[in-house]
Amino acid sequence: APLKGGGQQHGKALEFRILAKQGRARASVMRLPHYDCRMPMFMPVGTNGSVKGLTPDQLRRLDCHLVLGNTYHLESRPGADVVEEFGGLHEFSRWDRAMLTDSGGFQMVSLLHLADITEEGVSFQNPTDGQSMMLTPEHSMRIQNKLGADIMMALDDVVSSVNPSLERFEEATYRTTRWFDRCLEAHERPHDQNLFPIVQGGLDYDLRQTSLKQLMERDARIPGYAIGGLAGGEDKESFWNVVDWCTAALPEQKPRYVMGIGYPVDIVVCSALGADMYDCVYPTRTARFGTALVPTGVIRLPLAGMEGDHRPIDEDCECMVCRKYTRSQLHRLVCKDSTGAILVSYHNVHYMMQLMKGIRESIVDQRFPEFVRDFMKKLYPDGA
Ligand code: PRF
Ligand code: ZN
Repeated sequence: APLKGGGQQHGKALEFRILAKQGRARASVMRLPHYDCRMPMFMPVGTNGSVKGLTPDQLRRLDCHLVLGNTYHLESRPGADVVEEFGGLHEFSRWDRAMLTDSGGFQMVSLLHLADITEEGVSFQNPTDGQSMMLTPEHSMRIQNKLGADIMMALDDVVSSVNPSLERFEEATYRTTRWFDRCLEAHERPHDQNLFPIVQGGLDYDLRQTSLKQLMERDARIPGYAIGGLAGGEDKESFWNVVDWCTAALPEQKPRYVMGIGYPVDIVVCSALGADMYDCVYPTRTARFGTALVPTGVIRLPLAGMEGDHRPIDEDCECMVCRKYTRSQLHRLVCKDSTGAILVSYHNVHYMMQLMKGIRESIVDQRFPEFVRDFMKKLYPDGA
């Protein structure tokens, strides 16, 4: 049976409303065709359309508003045509709240390390199955229009090599704008799908300003902006600087998405700098290795010391896992049974969603600085 929601009931594919501000931090609502997302928001990654280890029903109970999928993976298997036959990505994955798809190029370049980039697009041959794919801006849009997510990302030129030159960053910055123009031209569903461009420019101030200026010249056709090229192992200082430059320049009345960010401390800092959306595999991937997120940092459940520990992961956590399981039981499950991965994923997503709720509510109540102070004090009790 078709899921409720979908399509064009709001007339406009995105409405953004700021509910409260404190300093540069904002609490807001982003109305998308499938869901009203409250922000700042963390978006769990469901590479193939579903989040590993969690059912859509569990994600709803965890108060997740939006799940992220990947164009490259979905096109490789089962293919956008198959997803379209199901009625789109929402029907295919049985998730009726909001979805966002990344454009695919980043996954080919940064995760698979075997991509070839030209002005035409990004091409890639998968070494395990020999399948090759050429993603041009037009092709990425054709796939993403078939998938039908609420938000689609423009194809960007992601710089991958270990020691790239400023010239390479420069080329990638200008090319990302040219590719965005091609995405805009190819986009066939502006009435019910939003296309976000991605600010690039490496860690260089002038290049970031160039990217921001070029993209913002197209602001009338842009429902929201992403900040890319981060979370690639740069030092924290550079990372904060880039987010700071970008959020300072971007229009106040549009959502801002920092791509690939998932460490709780980074999310708190970026939210203080005025960012609204984040995604990362970290909370769910680390869960599958038995690492649980807690206010003091992480707990490694596979460690031998957990065997006789009869406390929950976090005494203050109200999630189903912390109410029902001890660390000792979880230690056994993460070592011997896939149930462990599921349970820790559940706790970690719960942790992220509660963190985001805490950020939002403290901004609304005008006590965000106190929230940040408490958060940092728990994480770094010695004031490091
Ligand atoms: N571009 C795209 N997806 C991304 C990133 C990016 O720069 C990042 C950050 N490196 C994560 N995901 N398209
Ligand atoms: Zn818990």
